[in-house]
Order: sequence, then structure tokens, then C-alpha cells
Amino acid sequence: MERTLSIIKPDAVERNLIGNIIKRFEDAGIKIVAMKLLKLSKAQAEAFYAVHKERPFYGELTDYMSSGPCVPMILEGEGVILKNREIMGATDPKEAAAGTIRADLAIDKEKNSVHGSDAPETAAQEIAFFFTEYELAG
Ligand code: IDP
Repeated sequence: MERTLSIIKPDAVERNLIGNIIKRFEDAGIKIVAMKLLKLSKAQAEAFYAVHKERPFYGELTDYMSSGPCVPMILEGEGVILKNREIMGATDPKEAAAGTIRADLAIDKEKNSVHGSDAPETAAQEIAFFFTEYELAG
């Protein structure tokens, strides 16, 4: 069974959208097998997004991701990495398909409400960033 890391980002937590977003995953048959609510420090946000270090938006992105609480979760299901990306929609909400989380809820290309791992290797790394083995429900 495949697993992926999802994060409900600070803009969505701030606007009381945690339940709205989790309902979409559950309605799609995806299981949440671990979850927490925490506030990243700037250094932690920088470490999580280290892959984007050279991008012009890195400073702003890591300020935003450390600006308030977020909800990292481990999602489980068949093909869940791709399925989650489909439910999220494109990075820029203006380009996201109708009915996706980002089309319905995101503010802009940066404050786009959710993160989702893009491949099995990044999913494993990102899950390990937030969760230890004993925090997994099964
Ligand atoms: P993804 O989250 O859809 O996988 P990535 O390209 O991996 O998109 O970018 C990571 C995050 O960086 C995005 O979700 C968004 O919050 C932010 N981001 C991406 N591109 C831009 C941009 O052009 N301006 C501001 N923030 C951006």
C-alpha cells in the first residue's frame, strides 16, 4: 500500500479549512494513518523546502510556511501519491482544475493550501521529516 505526505498549509489552517480538506481525502477512499498540528520554525521550513533553495521565491515561501500552524498527515491508499496530486490540483490555483482543493480554496500560487509529495522517494523523505516510526498508526 502506498503512502504520501500531505500538509494542510498555514493559509488553510488559518481560514478553518482543515475539516474541508480532510473530508475530500476521506471521501476519495484515502486513509489518514498519522497526523499532527505544529508550527514550523523558519529553519525547519528551509530544511523541508531545501530543494527550492535556488528559486527566487524560497525566502517568501519559507516565511509563509513558518508563519502559522500547519497539519502534516500521512495518507495511505493505492496510487495515493498521484491521487493526492489530482485532488490538490495544479500549483497555481488559476491553473488548477475545477473541483480540486487549490481551485476551490487556495489564495494564490504561494498560499496554495496544501502540499503533496510528488514521487515515492520524496514521499519517504518527507514522511521521515515529520513522523517517527512509532507515530504511525499501523
Ligand atoms: P507543488 O507544491 O505543486 O508541488 P512546487 O513547484 O514543488 O509545487 O513548489 C512548492 C511550493 O512553492 C508551492 O506549493 C508554492 O507554495 C510555492 N511556489 C511555487 N512556485 C511559486 C512561485 O512562483 N511563487 C511563489 N511561490 C511558489
